Amino acid sequence: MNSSGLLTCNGVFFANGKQRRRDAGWQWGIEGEPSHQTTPGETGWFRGGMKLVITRRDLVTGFAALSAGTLTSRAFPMLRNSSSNARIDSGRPPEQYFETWTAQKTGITWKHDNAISSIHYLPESMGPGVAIFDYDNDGWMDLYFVNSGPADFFQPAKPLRNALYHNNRDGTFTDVTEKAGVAGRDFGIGVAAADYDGDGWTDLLVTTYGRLILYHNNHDGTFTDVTKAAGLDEPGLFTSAVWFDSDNNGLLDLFVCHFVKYNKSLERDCSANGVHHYCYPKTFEPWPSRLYKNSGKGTFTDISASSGIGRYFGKAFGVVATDINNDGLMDLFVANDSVCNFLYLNKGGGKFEEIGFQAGVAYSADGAARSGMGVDAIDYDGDGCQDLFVANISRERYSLYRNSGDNTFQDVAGSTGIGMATVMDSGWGTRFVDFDLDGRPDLILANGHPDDLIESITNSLHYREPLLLFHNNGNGFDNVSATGGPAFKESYPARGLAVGDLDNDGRVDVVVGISGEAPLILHNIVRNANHWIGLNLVGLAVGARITWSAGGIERGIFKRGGGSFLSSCDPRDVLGLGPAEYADWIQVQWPAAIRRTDRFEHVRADRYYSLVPGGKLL
Ligand SMILES: [Ca+2]
Ligand SMILES: [Ca+2]
Ligand SMILES: [Ca+2]
Ligand SMILES: [Ca+2]
Repeated sequence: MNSSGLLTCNGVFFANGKQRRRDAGWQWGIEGEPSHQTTPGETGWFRGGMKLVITRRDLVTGFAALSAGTLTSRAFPMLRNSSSNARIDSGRPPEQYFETWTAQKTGITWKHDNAISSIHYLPESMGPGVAIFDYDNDGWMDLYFVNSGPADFFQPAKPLRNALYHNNRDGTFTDVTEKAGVAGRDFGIGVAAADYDGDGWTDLLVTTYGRLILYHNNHDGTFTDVTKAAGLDEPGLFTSAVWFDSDNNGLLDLFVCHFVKYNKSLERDCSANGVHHYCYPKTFEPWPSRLYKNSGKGTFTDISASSGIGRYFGKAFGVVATDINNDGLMDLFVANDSVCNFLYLNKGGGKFEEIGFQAGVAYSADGAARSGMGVDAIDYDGDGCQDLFVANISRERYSLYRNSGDNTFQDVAGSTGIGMATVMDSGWGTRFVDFDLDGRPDLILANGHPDDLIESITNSLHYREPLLLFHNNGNGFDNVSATGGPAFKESYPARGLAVGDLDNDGRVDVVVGISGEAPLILHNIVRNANHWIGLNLVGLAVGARITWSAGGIERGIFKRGGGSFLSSCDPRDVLGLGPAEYADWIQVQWPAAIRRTDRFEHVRADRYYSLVPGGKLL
């Protein structure tokens, strides 16, 4: 591997901040070395082409595994950097991943109220979302929880509110909601945190049944509701949202998922034996989601129509912004419930083309629309192409869509073991993150059936479901839920999920929103010999590509926007180094609008660094 750049699976070479597309796609090899042509559609280990060096040992190991019928060969067909994944592993999966931080320990007394009624109005079953973000710029991640509230179908007996908790740096948190002015008091559902106006302070977008709320951060521990002035005062049933730069002008635009057309009068009667259940969303009309363009002056313009996004009527629950074809433009993947998923390919100039069907991510393999809820995007197999994930409802299996490098995807959930493990579950919050710092992204899932009465009509499904944890071993995913910790032995009506490092020890922790209950805080207690580097990219970071080498092994993270369900994650990245005590080098290719790549040699491990474009690691 040439250390000055990466050749990705669809033939884009990243080097020194420049991006060049190869004349012929489907090549593997590196600059200055003979390259080897493969053909689109070729099966086996080389399907999709590949970056980097493939050694004789790789070939022997690979074909041996294939001939032995290793189930994971479809999911991980790419042989990677100098076979180092197979040769150097940083040990067995941890004995325990997480301990539970109880409310007694954290001081987090806030609980979600799901407004559950005998009628079973649709929005009751959705929330809550959670956010992990640093509102006061002290370098410690604070927490935000979204609550339900008054609506046309619900008048709470006592006032309900969202909650902002300040991180006291010792595992305890202080409720600062009232001072901060972010109580909400609407029928809140989700949250997306980002510094939309680039003043260095993170702002909050809250989605509700009713409206959007944009809280601008005033830099002094308080926020101002600027929704109306910003031009975001629109009615709807909003779920997840994502901040990303849709047109590479350096400003964060906003995509908001809209679920079905809904108000109390549109609620259906979905009774069984005279008892009201939550209706399957098929019984409601679809509705378009919204895209708002940031003017840079604190206001937004609704470009749903001109972008093409408003043409598509869906039932949007989850969204992630990523770059599926490595062209430097951020694409959007939207999980829809009971109708096909949407993949919006960014054509530049504020235009999107919906290619979900052609790309193979709209339906299941046998052509059925599934109930997509949570989503994520990551290059789980390290071939340079961003893969997609959807958590679906029970009896559908979740989807792991491996990117073939030509704007098409293959659902490989079955061959990874994720399909079998999720067949009876209903999934919401989901995130790929490297929990054990071996350099490969693992996967956590928050589950729970939407219908609290499901057990009265079937013996095989449950309202409360366990969390799931998968360890990425470089050749497949191992279900390591049994060693996840005490919380993995319980069951929850879990919904939103965010990951973040709450105690700045480099081990990424998890916060789960539980319907009608207190949130679940999972503290990562993985103890192994692996090292890490935390990276806080300051300013416009969504769309950045971070690559690094440790112990001669190259890894990469593409900074996606959004993902999971109704929730917002710690914006920092933790680079897992495995047993290496320093990074040989780290390279940050900033988003296209910044046109810059920064590179650092021999970076000391086990601490966080901040980086501005063109700056030093501080
Ligand atoms: Ca803080
Ligand atoms: Ca701001
Ligand atoms: Ca990939
Ligand atoms: Ca931690």
